[in-house]
This record gives sequence, C-alpha cells and structure tokens, in this order.
Amino acid sequence: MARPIVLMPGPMNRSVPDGLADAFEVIRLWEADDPDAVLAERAKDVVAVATGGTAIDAAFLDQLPNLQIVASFGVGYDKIDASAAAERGVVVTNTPGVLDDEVADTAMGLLLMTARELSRAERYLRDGHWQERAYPLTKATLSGRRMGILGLGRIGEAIAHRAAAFGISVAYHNRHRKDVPYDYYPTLVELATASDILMVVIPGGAETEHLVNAEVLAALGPDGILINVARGTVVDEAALVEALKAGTILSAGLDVFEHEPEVHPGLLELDNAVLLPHVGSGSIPTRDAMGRLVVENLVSWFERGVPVTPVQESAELVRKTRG
Ligand code: 8YV
Repeated sequence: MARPIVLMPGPMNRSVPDGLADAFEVIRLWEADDPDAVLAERAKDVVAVATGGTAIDAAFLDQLPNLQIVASFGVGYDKIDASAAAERGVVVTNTPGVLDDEVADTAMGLLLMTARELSRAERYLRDGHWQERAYPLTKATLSGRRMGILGLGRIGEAIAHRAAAFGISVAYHNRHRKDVPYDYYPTLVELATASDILMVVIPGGAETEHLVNAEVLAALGPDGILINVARGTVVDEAALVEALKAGTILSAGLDVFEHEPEVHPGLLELDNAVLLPHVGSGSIPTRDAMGRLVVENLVSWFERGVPVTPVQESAELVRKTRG
C-alpha cells in the first residue's frame, strides 16, 4: 500500500525523519534544488506537513489541496495559522507536556542568572578582576520575593512549583481565573504592581503582542525583574531597552526575542540583561521527546483518524471527524 506523503518544509530534529521513515514517504523540501518546482509537482500527493518553525499561512495551505494534518514541533504554534487550517478541514497538532520541566528549569536558571548576576560574575572572574577586588554584592535576592506569572498554563505551573521551593510566592494573570492556590490578578498591570519578578510564559501571536509594554514595566518598578521564556513578541523590546537603561526596572532575563535570531542592539549593550539563544527546551532528551510526539500524532492520525495532541483551534474539527 502507498505510504502517506509528508511534506517537511525545513530541517527538523532527527527523531522526526527517523520516526517517519518506515510508515511515510517524506519530501524534504529544503534539500530540493528547486523547492517551488517540487511543490508544484507533488502538491496534490501531500496529505501531511511536519514542521519545526516554517510559517504556515493560508496561502501555503491553499497550495496543498489534499492536506489533512499539520504536525508542529514545539508547544507554541504562533507561526501556524491554525484557524485558517481549521477552515480548510486541516488538523494542527503541537507538542505540549513533554517540554514543561525543561522550560521551567531554564526559566529558573535564567531567573538566578539575572537576579544574582551569575553570568556577569563569571565574566568578571574570567576577565581577571577577582584578584583586584571581590565581585560587588547583588541588589536582588530571590528568597521572599513575589513572582507574577503571565500565562499560568502547564509550563507556568511547573515554574510555580519550583518557585515555591525557592521561597518565592506566586500570583498570576490569565484571561480567566483558574482553580489553583495562587492569587489571581484580573489585569497585567495589577499583577506587575504586586510582583518583584514578572515571568512571561504566555503563548505568542497577535493576541498577546506587546502585552508587556512601558506601562507594565513601570508597574513592575525599579527593583523588578522581567523573565521571558515564551515569545519575544509578547514584550515591547524597544520599551524594555528604555526601561533597562533608565532603571525603570532592575534587570531582564530573556530566552526569546522579537526578531530572533536577531537581537535588539540596545539589549546587547546592557549589563542588566541576561540573553540566551532560545534554549528553553533545548536538551537532546527533551527535543527527542518532542519529535516523538510529532511522529505519534501523524501515526495516530493515519492509523486511527485521531490526533494525539490537537491544538485548541482544531478541537471542533476533531470532534466532527470522530463523529
Ligand atoms: C521549541 C519553543 O523547541 O516549544 C516551543 O514553543 O519555543 C521551543 O522550545 C522551538 O520553538 C522549536 O522550533
């Protein structure tokens, strides 16, 4: 029997092509000399897309008339127009759950690096300054501080558990209150006002663009620390640079950027910003687990007609498909 044809627009973690090799035919579009010609020739055969970062919009979907499913690598799927996919009867899946602990660990590491200036202190040692004098005491400490989590989902809850072990209290802002033992603030400004640390874990996309703006940063205040492990678009980066320069907030730890891999030049000049190259989920075991979940979604869809982890926008479609 012919194997279902999966289009892979760009390279992905090896666990994905390896896991698909037996049951699927994979078109590795980025390796083609003329990707447009390959797409034109094979478009009608493609029933699935596996992607790890390529933008999938309505125009892309319209090129693939027999597409059934887009399996995306990563929990955030802001580069995929999942509503346009649902309108065209195409299911979208992501990889939630398997990266929660890794991203939460990175978030706490970034918080420690930022509050206790760990990377700056290491640079100080490597530059030979320790022999001259001890590293200055840090203004911030963590124990007894208040963390406000913007976006208390799975990863946010994993961060909240870790924060408790550090003696940090937790509050949150979501669109809706949840049944959790943390204080809820109905607006982000109120949460920022009540927090020393603002932890951004909310999904990216148009709805959350620049939620963290100059007003929110002013509310966080001169001892405040901003950590972002979600999407760069959630923070107004230009406003953040101004706030860090002016001392409106104390410091920021960022794993994500508005135009990554480009980083705002203003951030690169600042000592009170700790900058990581989007490594939140970046360990081999975690990325392999995410890749396996991409494969499981495709296998389950073509064997049983059910995706394992459909995104919210696909829920209605999945219900209808199940009958
Ligand atoms: C992914 C991420 O690994 O899962 C996400 O949403 O941000 C990362 O941890 C990355 O986006 C994969 O492209």
